[in-house]
Amino acid sequence: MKRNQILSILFLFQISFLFAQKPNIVIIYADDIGYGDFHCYYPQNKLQTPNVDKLAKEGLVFTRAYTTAATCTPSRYSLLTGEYPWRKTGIKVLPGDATALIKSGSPTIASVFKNVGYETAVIGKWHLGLGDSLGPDWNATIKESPNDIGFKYSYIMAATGDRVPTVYVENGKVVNLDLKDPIAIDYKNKIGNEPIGREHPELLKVKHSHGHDFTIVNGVGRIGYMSGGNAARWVDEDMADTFTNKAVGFIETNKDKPFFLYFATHDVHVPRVPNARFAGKSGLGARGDALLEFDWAVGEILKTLELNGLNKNTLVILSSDNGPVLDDGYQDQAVELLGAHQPAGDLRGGKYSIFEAGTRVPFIVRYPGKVKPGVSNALISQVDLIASLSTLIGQSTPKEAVDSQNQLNALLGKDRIGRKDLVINTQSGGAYAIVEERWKYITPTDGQAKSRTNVELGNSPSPQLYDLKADTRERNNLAEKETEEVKRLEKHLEEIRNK
Ligand code: NG6
Ligand code: CA
Repeated sequence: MKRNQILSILFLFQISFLFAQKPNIVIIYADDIGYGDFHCYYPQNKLQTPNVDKLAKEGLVFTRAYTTAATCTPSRYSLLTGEYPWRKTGIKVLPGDATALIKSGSPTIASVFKNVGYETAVIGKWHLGLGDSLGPDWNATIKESPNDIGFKYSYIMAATGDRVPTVYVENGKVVNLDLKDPIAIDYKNKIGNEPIGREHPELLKVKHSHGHDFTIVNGVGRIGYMSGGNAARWVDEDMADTFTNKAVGFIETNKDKPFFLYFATHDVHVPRVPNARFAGKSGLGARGDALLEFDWAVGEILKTLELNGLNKNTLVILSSDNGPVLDDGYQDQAVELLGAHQPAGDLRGGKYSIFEAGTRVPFIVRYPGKVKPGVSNALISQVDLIASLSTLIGQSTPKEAVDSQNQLNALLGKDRIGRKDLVINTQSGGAYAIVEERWKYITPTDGQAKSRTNVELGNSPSPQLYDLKADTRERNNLAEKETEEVKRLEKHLEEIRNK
């Protein structure tokens, strides 16, 4: 071949690479949805989740995917940064007025995409703090927001539905802010003169069972005091619609550009106040109704991708931030009407727990034509998403993402082994666990055995070792019998922690 011919072939390659469609990414991140909550994961449960099941049928269903923690903030921190949450101090469930955990300019999964020209967005629950060292100023443009760490567009709630301020924040500004009615927030001292749940339970449409007895907004007692911002306050019943519409709008607007969407639903976190279309429909109380609402939201996203011809070029990942809980502070009949539904499937524990149900979550990957539908038992952690997705788009992983492993082949179903091990940690009692394909070792702690939410936390003053292959339910502690394994895992966990 002549030199000219070679050069023109090389040129063609370059051109086709330039014009090759970059894949879109949609991460649907549920709140407090358990390993067994979806029909596709635990068909013994009667509740139908047809949209999630459709995604599962067309995608790869992971049985061994983990969050890094059993609560929201630390799990989300890992997903976005690629770092285990316990490497830094202060990464725990945050109040609504917390300052930004991830500082301006820090690399995140979103900034990786933004840097190569993607449209990037977070829509839904944030819970990673806002504002500089002085905290967020709700009555001005908030200084540190998702827009400073890679999200070109953000439409979020600051923390959780049960924490003030009960307002949406779009690109750092409170939506419908009225400066004549400024917003003030206090987590310690009462402000304003609105009724609080502790003193006026007769005004509540959902009664609290523990906590959640401060300012009443929309008939629901919250954590924290709030005054002002009346025009900006959300209506819980419309929250899923609001977030879903924003997500659908973002996809439609950017259908001709590569995009990365982190869609973090509020469902099924408390307070569970689903829209009238779902209220009372599951027969399982508000938690089941919120599951139906979540499934509906998934359906809207899938429909939008399909209608815009984006199915084939979009990698969809669906997962949850931690395991399930029934009564998480409100009397919403999640316990009374549960019936035979098992939110964690066959796993032990739940939200807050070091047992499997705390961190082993549903995890589905759909990428038509690229990922063969089926089931994968590969061991993966959500902390791996930043390295794996960076690799997918030919980018290097940010060096700060120290715990993120490139598990792209596992995500795509080409590797059925995944990680050798992963670490999980809970705030409740501070236990750590190291998980391998077969073994799970849990460090001894003096934390409580049960949470006030009635979840077995897995804390014990003695070391615990479970054979997850033979004993998925973690019933048989082998620590005294398998002393060599305990020693090996203890040492290895120590090495990872000191890395
Ligand atoms: C707890 C809340 C609980 C929930 C949780 C955070 C009380 C009594 N309990 O402190 O309701 O908000 O924090 O959940 O206030 S998470 O999914 O965001 O981590
Ligand atoms: Ca959560």
